[in-house]
Amino acid sequence: SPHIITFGESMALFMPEGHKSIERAATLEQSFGGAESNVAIGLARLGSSVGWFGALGDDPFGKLILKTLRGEGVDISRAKLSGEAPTGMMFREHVAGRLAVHYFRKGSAASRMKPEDLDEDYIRGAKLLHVTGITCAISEEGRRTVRRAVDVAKEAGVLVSFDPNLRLKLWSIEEARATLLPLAADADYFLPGWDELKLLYDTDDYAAVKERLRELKAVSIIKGMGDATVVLEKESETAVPFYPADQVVDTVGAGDGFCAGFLAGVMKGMSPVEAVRLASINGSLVVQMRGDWEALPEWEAVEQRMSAKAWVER
Ligand code: KDG
Repeated sequence: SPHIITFGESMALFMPEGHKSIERAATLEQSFGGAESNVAIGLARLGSSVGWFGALGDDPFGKLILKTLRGEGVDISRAKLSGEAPTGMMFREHVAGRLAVHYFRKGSAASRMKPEDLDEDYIRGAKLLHVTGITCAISEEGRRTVRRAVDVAKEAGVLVSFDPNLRLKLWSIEEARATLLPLAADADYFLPGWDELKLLYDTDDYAAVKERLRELKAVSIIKGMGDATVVLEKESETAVPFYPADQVVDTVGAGDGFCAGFLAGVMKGMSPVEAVRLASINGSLVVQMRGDWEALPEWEAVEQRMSAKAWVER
């Protein structure tokens, strides 16, 4: 098995050029997205050994996604094209300067993924399993599949990393809490944003959230605490400032790029704080181009910036 395994729903992605709304646009640009495949591409570009699986429709979108992932060096040996349901679709646009997302993913091939579809030995053979809350939000079966995958990993001593990726378009905060908080408790690395934590724990009080996080076994990596990421371990708390981006074009995918950088660092034996430095550089490069994963850097570009020590820890 690859060292890192992740799975979830990847979708065809369409968006107007520039910052137009769909109603004003004559043409839409085509790409694809999906939090977990974004992470997988990011890891592969950093030279990590990574596999992604999921169900896609046996249609041009599913084929495009698999071909691209294969070309990026992601192991897709366990991914499937299903003749029974289509690849999900997602549209993005800017309306009055604000990003809007429209999903067409109900009944998609990925939403029908079941625990029985998992190749458990593939997971057992990895060093780390990465899951996100999106797979739990798309269907009851998705939720059970994530649960089973995490149980398999835990039993086999495979590390688990978890990004809640809260999507309130897909489920309610109550449903999300009931599923995501137990998963956070099972994770070795928990990667929420501060905005997500406020919703998940229903409080703006950082001290109260911190207390809850310290009850978890996980190292918590809290993104977006002001302009820093906080690394919260049992005995320590370290704020790592964001790596500055020269220009911000499209922030979607920044969290996934960050996550890829973090996991690549962990696999290279870095401490969580060092891995967050790498993650922050990786995330800052993603936002400088349109699309979720197109601008993810290769290892050389990140390494140069790491050694430049251009920014200082607080
Ligand atoms: O993190 C970026 C993802 O949100 C995007 O690629 C699409 O997976 C996606 C989703 O469900 O929102």
